[in-house]
Amino acid sequence: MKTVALCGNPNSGKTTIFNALTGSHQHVGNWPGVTVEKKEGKLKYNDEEYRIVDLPGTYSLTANSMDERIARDFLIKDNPDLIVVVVDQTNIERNMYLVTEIMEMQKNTLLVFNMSDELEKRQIKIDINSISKELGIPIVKTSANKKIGLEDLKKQIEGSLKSPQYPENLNYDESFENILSQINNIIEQEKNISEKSKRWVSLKLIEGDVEFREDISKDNLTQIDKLIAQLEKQNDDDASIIVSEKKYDFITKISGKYVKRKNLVNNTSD
Ligand code: BGO
Repeated sequence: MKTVALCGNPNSGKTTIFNALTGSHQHVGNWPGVTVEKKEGKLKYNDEEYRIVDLPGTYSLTANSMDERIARDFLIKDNPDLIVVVVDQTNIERNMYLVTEIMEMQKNTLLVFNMSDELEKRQIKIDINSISKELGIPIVKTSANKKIGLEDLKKQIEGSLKSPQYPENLNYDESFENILSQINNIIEQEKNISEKSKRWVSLKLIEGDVEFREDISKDNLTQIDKLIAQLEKQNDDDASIIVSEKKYDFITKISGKYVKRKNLVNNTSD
């Protein structure tokens, strides 16, 4: 049975969507070795059944918190057939950080832009089609608590499982991409790291993530650390801050082009 992982920030509406997809076909257990609740269910659609795994709500995918570690381990090691990321559109910039983290994994991904009903009240306009084109992945619009858009979501889950949609790479500036590709080339020699996750692991190493360091040979680590030091020198900043700033630059670019807030429009025309 194909597996779909459901991710999203806390309060994005993930539980509402999980319940709508799985109905009464769900069970609750624990993630292995920890007392964090694990919810799984089955989506039955067009005579097919799909396993839906609800991952803990997270803002990011660092190894610093238990919830984030559970979510990233599942995405990297269990390699679900599809990742569905729920986005609260009223907080789109904050929610997009997790999206950038998941895009970097280069896996079959689908976005759910939830809380559509709140947009009109708050006078926010979002050009979903253009965002979808720019990110290279489908986006389904929902108001989950009002059960709007859920049929479209089920249909798109079926479609994305049949024809996987992989996100575009986030293109950073040339000097950053240069160091990233050199680290990537070193990681290419590492057998313990799965092929598709290599760019993501390279980024995590730049961010100072210790979890993958033990999978990498000592000589390669020395070379990687030299490249990270070079990056920090070039930018005169800590590498983890450089990476998050690059991601926020990307988000600001997307939101500047495709998210319009009425009060901001008024302010600028004053
Ligand atoms: C309460 N639109 C709106 N307006 N609200 C939504 C939508 C949507 O599309 N989708 C979900 N919600 P979770 P996580 C609540 O519980 O699924 C609401 O953390 C309340 N509760 O109903 O739990 C949803 O799993 C009392 O709201 O999110 C829920 O991601 C008053 O968003 C909240 C008002 O959804 C979080 C709301 C006692």
